[in-house]
Amino acid sequence: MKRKVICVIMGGGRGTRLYPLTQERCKPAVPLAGKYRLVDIPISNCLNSGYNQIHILTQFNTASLHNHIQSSYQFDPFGGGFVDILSAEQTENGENWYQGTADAVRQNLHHYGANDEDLFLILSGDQLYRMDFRKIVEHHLETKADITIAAKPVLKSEVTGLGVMKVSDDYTIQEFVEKPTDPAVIDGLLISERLRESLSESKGKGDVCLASMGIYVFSKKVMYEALQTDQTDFGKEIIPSLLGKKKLVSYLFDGYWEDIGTVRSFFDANLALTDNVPPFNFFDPERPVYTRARYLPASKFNNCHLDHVLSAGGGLVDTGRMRRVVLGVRGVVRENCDLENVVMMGADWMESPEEAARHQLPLGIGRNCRIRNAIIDKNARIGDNVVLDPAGKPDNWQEGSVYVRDGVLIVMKKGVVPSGTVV
Ligand code: ADQ
Ligand code: ADP
Repeated sequence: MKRKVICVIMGGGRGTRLYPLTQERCKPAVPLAGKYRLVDIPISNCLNSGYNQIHILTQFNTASLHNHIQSSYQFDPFGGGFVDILSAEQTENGENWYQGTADAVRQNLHHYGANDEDLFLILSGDQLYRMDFRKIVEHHLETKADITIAAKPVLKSEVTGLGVMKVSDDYTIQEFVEKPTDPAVIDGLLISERLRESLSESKGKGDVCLASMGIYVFSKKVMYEALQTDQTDFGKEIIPSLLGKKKLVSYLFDGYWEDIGTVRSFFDANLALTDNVPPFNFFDPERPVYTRARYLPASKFNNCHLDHVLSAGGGLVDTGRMRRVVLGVRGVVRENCDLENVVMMGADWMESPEEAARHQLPLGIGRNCRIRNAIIDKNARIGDNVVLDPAGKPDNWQEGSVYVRDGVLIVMKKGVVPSGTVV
């Protein structure tokens, strides 16, 4: 029997943990690694797994997400593929804002066209990982599970903010606790010695738990049944409430997987890509990460000292020094700047001198600037002799277009930082 796998990407709630990167756009549209968007990761994983029916659930629709999806994901008419954006909408039956992950799926049930034998693959939109989803789907079918949850072995000290499950030796889920904080509860969820022996990577390490990656396979009937309740969240409500009633199975994943839903984790994951051997490989020829194909000139660097720099196309840098920098599309850095640990998202267009003259400052970074530990969002205009460094600033500190969060300084999208600013 041919089963359809309906992929649903949870595009984000209010996006507060990534604010101010989500001030003007929804989370899936946040730029990643110089030339991609967050949503390219789960979409590419789906496409590389052979699944091409993809729905993105997002709280609000933005021009940048639409532009991106429309210009990046076009399918031949015979393959039946699509990437659909389903934003919270006013309907006769509901409020217009998704109340949680399960509620978001529920409010769109009429869009999926699911048959009884179909499967739902529920994915998070803010994670960096590469997974062949065919394997978790096969596991789901082989074990005759109702729900399969992707599980990552993590040290007991790393479970903060994650759902944790206790499994039997055949990986059937016996207990599930969403974001446990009580050390006694966490101790009760440690995996057995026998399972630990079978995990090559965590052998010899400390106490290990199995964390939920927020990636679920649901059989269609079970999904519809679960959504007939008034529960709004998978991790907090639906999964724990189905324990003992349905067959819940874990699927072990031991590769690189990073939640990038906070400013700090997003910043660290971007900068980690400048490492000699990054934990996530964008260079995998077998399983590429797809994004919009742009017609950009090669980046140009004049007399620069570059140390671990990632450059997307269309960049222009004049006589400077850069250490651990992600230079996004059309990123312009003028003479004699010194950048260290900087994620610069670049610009949406290349500005002509005439256009630049109409603005207070041109797009990009001006002369003689010194910038540390910062994210420079798209289309920012930074003047000359600017010093930006988050050191010593409290969380949520803001002055004009400059914001500090999780120890990272952010120049907001379209932000203007006047010449001579010292932060
Ligand atoms: P969290 O990530 O904290 O934990 P949640 O806030 O429900 O859970 O987000 C899951 C995904 O859904 C994220 O991509 C988020 O952006 C998105 N999302 C949240 N609310 C949404 C809404 N109203 N509409 C659309 N999308 C929404 C979950 C699980 C844990 C697990 C971690 C792994 O609950 O058990 O350990 O993921 O990261
Ligand atoms: P990319 O995927 O290359 O980052 P986007 O489609 O997200 O590009 O962004 C391009 C956006 O920039 C479009 O919405 C376009 O209207 C806008 N844009 C292009 N040129 C200009 C300009 N000169 N001034 C303001 N906005 C512009």
